[in-house]
Amino acid sequence: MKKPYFAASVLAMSVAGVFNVAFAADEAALTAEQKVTASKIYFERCAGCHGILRKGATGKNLEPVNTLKLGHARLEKIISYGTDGGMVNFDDILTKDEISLMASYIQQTPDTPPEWGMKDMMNSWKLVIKPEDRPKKPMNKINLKNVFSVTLRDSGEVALIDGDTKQIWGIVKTGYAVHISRLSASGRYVYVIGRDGKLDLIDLWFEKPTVVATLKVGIEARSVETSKFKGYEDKYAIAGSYWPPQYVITDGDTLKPLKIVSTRGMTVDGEYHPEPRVASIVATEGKPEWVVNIKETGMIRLVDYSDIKNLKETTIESAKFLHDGGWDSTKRYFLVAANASNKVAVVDTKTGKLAALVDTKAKPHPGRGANFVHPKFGPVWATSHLGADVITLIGTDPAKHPQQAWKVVQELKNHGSGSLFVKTHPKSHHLYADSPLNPDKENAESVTVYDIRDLDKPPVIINVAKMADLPEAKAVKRVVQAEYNADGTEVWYSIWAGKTEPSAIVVLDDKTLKMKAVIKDPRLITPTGKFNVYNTQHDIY
Ligand code: DHE
Repeated sequence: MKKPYFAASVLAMSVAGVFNVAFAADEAALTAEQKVTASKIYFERCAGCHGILRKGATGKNLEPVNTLKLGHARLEKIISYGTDGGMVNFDDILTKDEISLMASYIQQTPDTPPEWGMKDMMNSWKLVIKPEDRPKKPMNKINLKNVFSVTLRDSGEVALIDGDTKQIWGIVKTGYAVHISRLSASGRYVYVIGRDGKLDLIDLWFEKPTVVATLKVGIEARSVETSKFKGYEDKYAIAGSYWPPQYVITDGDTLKPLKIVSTRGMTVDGEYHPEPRVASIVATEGKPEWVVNIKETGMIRLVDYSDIKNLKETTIESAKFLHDGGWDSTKRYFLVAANASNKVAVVDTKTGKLAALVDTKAKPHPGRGANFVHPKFGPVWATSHLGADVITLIGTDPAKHPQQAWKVVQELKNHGSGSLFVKTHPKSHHLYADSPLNPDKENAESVTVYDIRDLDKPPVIINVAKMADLPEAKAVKRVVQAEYNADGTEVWYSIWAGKTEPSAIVVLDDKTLKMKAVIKDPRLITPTGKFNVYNTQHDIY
């Protein structure tokens, strides 16, 4: 498995079907068959960064107006060997013929996939077990708070792992290249979204984790969240799509689609964008509201779900290329990376306004970020970076530390760039940072751990992949995404190895930083994100 970050979705449905458009006669340089192959490769490898319509986001704009200027030979070179600007090399993934095909394909006008409206959603919706036929109380002895929903990326599954015994409790088939899991307010239901837009609702109250409903929310998707405000617990879910650019609100316990809202519109620069994809979504605790971050337009929508027939949205202008983010420790402010703009946007959910736009080093990528009290600067939120070897600390306490609020108060040195996730826990004095996309093997396999009580102390760098003691293999054993157990004493890291190679999860003792357990199982294929039920339910990070 290579270039994981850039490998976008393979559609569960046939790509030929999705791109079922008549090819214009003046674009007949490729045969229909070649075009179908190229569309599929584009969707799998390129769309995540460049967009379906190739308008560009994390990656460059690839419309003919630009690609024709570069020409076939130059495009082949870029696809083969990558660029300093962050484009990775594909010479070890695609054949020479495929590279040449892609160079031709991106010089042609992009195909527009079909829309996905209410009729399509209703046809895809399966209520496997009705709410009234589900258990009235948990039918298992598992400590559900400490279950981890683990993404098994390349097998299109999640593993539900019992955090107490470290045993796999169940494996559930989900959508393609499944992306994230989120919890219902009650902690009973896990919502899992696949890159192919398949949303699965898993009920943890059965003897084994059981899918009780599924819905295809779009053709490509990345995010899902639930209603968490008092009185709305487990009532609604919301899923954001990359294509079509829209979000859907569904019933929380059946996934029946209720309302679809398009995110097409003007960017913060006042230009129309046809593909503003839905990035992160979070539920506000103090209001019946979701914070929905629209990538290409840079608009943050606060969606009031108290009356979805008469839906109220507040649109906040921030910066383009919104991606991932998390709450500050008070859960009043939401901090979201506008990654290709090198900024973090801060939303004040109490006033419904932008609190700040903070300039940072290249491509901040926080996951949900990490909150702790800095010994000098008070409460801070941390993010690592894809494009820089630093951890940025931003002050988050305008009331008691106004000098530091929404300013970069410190940059800690990470062991490398290519970082995706930072993590800490309210009970811990450690801050963890990975760098799975670093080109250096040693860096990609290691994490940096800071002592947040004394940030002048040199951090500890741990090669977590070595601890797993896996057999030598071709693919780098990328160490990715820390997640704490429910009581905040253990840190779990995934070893993201090749699809056909053994992977593992390493459990560290948070106090001693020593290995506590290694979870190995042939069913653990390419584990990446891990979502502890309690921590995800309560947004603890
Ligand atoms: Fe993610 C979160 C999009 C590639 C693992 N990822 C997110 C979110 C978005 C996103 C919008 C925020 C969701 C939310 O909070 O509601 N991710 C994308 C992409 O567009 C991208 C760059 C390219 C693609 O083609 O998909 C991409 N992501 C990856 C990976 O390759 C990762 C590392 C491995 C994998 O399993 O696919 C990956 N993304 C994750 C994880 C989270 C995530 C683990 C959730 C972090 C958390 O702690 O909540």
